[in-house]
Amino acid sequence: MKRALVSVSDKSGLISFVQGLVDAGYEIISTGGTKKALEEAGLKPIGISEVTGFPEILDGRVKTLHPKVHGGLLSVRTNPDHMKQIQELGIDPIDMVVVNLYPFKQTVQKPGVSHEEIIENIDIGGPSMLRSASKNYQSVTVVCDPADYDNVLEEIKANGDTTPATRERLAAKVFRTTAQYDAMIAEYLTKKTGEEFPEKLTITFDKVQDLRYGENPHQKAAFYKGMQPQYSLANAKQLHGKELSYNNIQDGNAAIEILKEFDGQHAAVGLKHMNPCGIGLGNTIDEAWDKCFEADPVSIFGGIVAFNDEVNETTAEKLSKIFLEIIIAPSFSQDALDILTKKKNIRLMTLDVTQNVHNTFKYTNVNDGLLVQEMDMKQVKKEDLRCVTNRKPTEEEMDQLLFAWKVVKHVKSNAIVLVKDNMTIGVGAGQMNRVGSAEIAIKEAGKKAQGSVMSSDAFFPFKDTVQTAIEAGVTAIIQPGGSIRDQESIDECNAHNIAMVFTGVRHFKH
Ligand code: 93A
Repeated sequence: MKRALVSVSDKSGLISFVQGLVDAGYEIISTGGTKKALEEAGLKPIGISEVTGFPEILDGRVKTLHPKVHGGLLSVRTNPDHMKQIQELGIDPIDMVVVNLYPFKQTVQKPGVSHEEIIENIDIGGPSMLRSASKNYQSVTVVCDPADYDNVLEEIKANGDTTPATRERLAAKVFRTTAQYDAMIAEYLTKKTGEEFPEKLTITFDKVQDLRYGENPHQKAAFYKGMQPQYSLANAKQLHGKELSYNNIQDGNAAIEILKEFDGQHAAVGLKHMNPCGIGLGNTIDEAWDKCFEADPVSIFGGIVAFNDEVNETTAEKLSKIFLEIIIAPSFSQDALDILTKKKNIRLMTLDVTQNVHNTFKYTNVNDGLLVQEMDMKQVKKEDLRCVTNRKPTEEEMDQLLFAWKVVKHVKSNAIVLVKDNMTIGVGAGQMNRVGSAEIAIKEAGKKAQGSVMSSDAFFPFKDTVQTAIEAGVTAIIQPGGSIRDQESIDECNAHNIAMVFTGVRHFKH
């Protein structure tokens, strides 16, 4: 008679699966809670203590950690010596293990949970059985995921046993599962110790979805989320439109990161290819959107828009007139939804960005490697600025400089941003020289450049950028400072009565 050991925390699908095994002639062994659940459904499993001849001890910490279990799982059926040994010791082979683990992740994520409760949810016996069974997958079927119950039963009904290919696939799944389980424990404990960059990095991600393709149609791709997806796009609710693409997810994420700078203000962010094309601040969300759009009515075509307040009818009406990939907002009014859902392809997502905190780390890949750094969370306040010119910025200029500084942090280097009236009017991104980025920003601003302020993500190596900006009508500049030729830029400003402040902080974004 075949024997299956069943010990599960997640009891979904359990009864019908075990009933199927019983119908196929299996004898069922199970642990405390699982046994109780099976008995309540009228099944008659054998208790684990009957098999081990030992009680479950230490509040269940030791239930299945016993040679009668692991000998039954690990003995190689084709090895006569193994079979002789287990027979002499009164160990019977176990043909199937059905185990899913203590809910460690769910416990960590429980609000107000204690460290003791988290530790108690580190499963030891479960992974041990899964690993033993998987090592011996030639002969043992190992089921760690209720999603596999149906398939396993079907094979048993059809062939009397699972196929070798299925057993191999299930064993591989076990090692992924236990590896991820251990990684979560490692991540939790490592964070607790405060050790930031350990020798070996263990981080764990769950698949959110397969993607149709990656950056381009010939690249396969999938989306994974980390341990705190409540703070990311993975937690956004999609109300309407096609599935998100790889590029959508990157761009949506970039837009959300920008919004986080403007907590407490009404803000609208328009974004294309990871760079903001327009950002507007306003007394209302409508005003913020008008400025965001006016900032660059050309580039917004096919872009992503993110808001930090509800999208209403007025703004929805305007949004519906342009082709957009995604709109992200904490909520949409019913009228707004009625208008926007008429457009088949637009993706509408809700995410409460005001609740967002920055994740601690940013991961970037290099070929077969990973770069890890803290997120750039540096914020600069008025008091941190040092005015280096004869003229100080006016209050209005100061406001706009601080706005421009928040934006430039999110623009790919070399980054230059021109701002006026709470609106970005020119964004120069990703050029290999700074003056090139300034020229792009100025060209885009056109006549609006007159009376605007400028931010630069890093210092000016030469005075050329400052000269170009002043010629275009920029009246105040914010930049980190620190170049050996700073004085040349300062002299240029003083000669034209321009105000310039140093932040002492730079915001490269590669
Ligand atoms: O506490 S344990 O680490 N020690 C064990 O010996 C053991 N055996 C099974 N955890 C153990 N399990 C786990 O208990 C299983 O992985 C499963 O998640 C859970 C099922 O317990 P019950 O049947 O009492 O609900």
